[in-house]
Amino acid sequence: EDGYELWLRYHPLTAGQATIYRIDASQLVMGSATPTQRVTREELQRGLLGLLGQAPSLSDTVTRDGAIIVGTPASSPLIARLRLDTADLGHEGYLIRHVNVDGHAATVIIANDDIGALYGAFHFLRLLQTDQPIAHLDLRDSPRVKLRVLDHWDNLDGSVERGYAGTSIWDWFKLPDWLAPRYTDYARANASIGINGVVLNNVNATPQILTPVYLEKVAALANVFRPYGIRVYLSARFSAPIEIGGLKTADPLDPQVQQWWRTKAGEIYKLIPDFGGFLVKANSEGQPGPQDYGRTHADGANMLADALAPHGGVVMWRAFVYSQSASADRAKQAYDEFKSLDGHFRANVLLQVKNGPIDFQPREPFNPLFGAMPKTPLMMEFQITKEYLGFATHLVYLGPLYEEVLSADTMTHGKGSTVAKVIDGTLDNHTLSGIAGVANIGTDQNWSGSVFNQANWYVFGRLAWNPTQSSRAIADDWVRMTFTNDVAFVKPVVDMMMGSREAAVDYMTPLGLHHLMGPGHHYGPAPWDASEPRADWRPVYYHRADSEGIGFDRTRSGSDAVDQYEPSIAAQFNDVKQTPEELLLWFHHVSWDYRMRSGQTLWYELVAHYTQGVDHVMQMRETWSRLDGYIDTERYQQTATFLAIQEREAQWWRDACIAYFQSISGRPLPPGFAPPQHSLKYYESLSFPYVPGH
Ligand code: BDP
Repeated sequence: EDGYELWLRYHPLTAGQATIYRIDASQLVMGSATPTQRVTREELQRGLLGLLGQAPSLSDTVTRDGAIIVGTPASSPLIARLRLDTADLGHEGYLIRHVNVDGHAATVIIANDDIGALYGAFHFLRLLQTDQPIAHLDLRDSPRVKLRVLDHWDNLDGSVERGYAGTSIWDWFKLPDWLAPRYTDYARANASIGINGVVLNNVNATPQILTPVYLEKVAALANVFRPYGIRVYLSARFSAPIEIGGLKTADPLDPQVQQWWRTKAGEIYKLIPDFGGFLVKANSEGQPGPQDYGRTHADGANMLADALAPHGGVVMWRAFVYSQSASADRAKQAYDEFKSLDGHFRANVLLQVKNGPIDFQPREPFNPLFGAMPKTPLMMEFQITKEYLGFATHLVYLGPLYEEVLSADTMTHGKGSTVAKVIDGTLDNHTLSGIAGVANIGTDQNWSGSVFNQANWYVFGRLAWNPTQSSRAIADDWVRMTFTNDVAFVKPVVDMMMGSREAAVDYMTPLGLHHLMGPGHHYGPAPWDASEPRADWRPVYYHRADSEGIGFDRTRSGSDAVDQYEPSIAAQFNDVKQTPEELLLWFHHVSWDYRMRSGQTLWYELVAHYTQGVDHVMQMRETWSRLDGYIDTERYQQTATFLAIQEREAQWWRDACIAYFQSISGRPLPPGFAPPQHSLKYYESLSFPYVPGH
């Protein structure tokens, strides 16, 4: 098995389980009038055939026990007759229920719209895939977040920024004529976890994507995705009116520029009537934007929003901005830039905010913008591709990272004002809400560079649907669907996944350290590095280690980033004693001899955490080595090999960081810890010409 089937791996269940399920899956009663109904029917047939060894017979009416009835009250008189309450299901929700129809036991999967029924069908299949009882179902579900989007950082030349899974799956050369089957499988996978939007191209956008020849290709993809409830969005380059429109300016207040975007929007919607809208990275890392013309981010976003509004599109405007100035604390800049713009955006603008204030680090505090802009729908941006978490080969399950951020309490309306409630719109009563994940998908046969990276795509989608779910429960589903229901396998693997993120934090950037990765490519450790042209791209800027101590002082006596949080949280982060130790060096510069809660010094704890991270990876390897035989050799072997790489690289991270920090701290290695395997000079001399770059 090569992993291509993802979690939609409908392999035969055990004979005993299949026999039980067949009783409740004997007949399929559903329409096929619309494309979505047809793909729903195909998925159920394919899934049930695979899992149970026999597809249910198709029928227009219920003629036997064990029928599955799927549809909407509008499309099926049979369903309408059942008069089940669908009022709270909205457009995408569904209910699955055991009922009696004309004297026969049946299961209904009902929604208000076709797409809800498709989501319900995937949920029903998941129950079988994960060994759940289906005889007396009574459940209803609907998404809490409206826009659940994958952001592809795919370039038109086929490369993928921060992609570690091959090249782009969009084959622009063969589009629009050739629609690779992979596009359909991609749409199935996304729909199965509730993803309903995809941004096809990199936020560092080229304007060509907006030219007619590309728009036709985009429209072809949109046609493939539409039955699966997925809308297409594009990253728009702010200066496109100059580059492909022949205008002299891209000033958002210039009437010609405004007209250009209105015309462009009209052209797009003619080809793609359900086009989602634009994602924009402006005035960030060299990208053009409204500030080039002395205008604000709101001016820029609103101009695009006005062009899209007549067609129902939205603008997802990114808050990932920071300027060149070395004196400023990069962590403060998004807030400083955007907070005062709250209330100035059009109704169809969402502000897309990265989970933390820097950049997708193994651990960051939540971004202080969450909770700080009550009048603006804030969209979460997570990274699924592991730019800072070991690329393709490290086994790092991101569920706990996402969960930690979503459950963080902003306190802005008192206790319980979680980031999840900011994102789903309930905290400040927004109807528009969204969450985005930077995709980890490429042309690799297994889609994501490793089998375990598929879990990060999966957990992103599930949490986007309902950000209050537990990442452990989702990991459990994923392991069962991807591998096996055998608990002797499921339990240790879920445990392994759940501990993997903390292990990565430990062997890379423990205790609140951040951005110690190699310059540019972000592969491996380089805490010594000061070679980048910008101060805020250099590891030394972030850890600030000197002979006295280590850490970035963001308290009131330092950069005062703490005061961007709600006062009670600010007070906590401002106080070294109250700051959670996992964020200590994010907010404080402390002495190497600072006493930690354990009674040990900071220096000791730093070395201990680095060591613990490596030990954890060794344990993961050990766990995996005992699981040979539970799954196919191909996926087993790949994971075993990748874990060996991870162990080697965790050791490298630990040793390089300890060697470097020891050279600064001048402290002896605490007793009981092994010294680094090589000298600091050795680690500094390494180079990686083969590493995927930007
Ligand atoms: C950083 C990446 C860079 C992206 C940028 C962004 O290093 O490649 O372009 O973020 O999100 O994480 O715009």
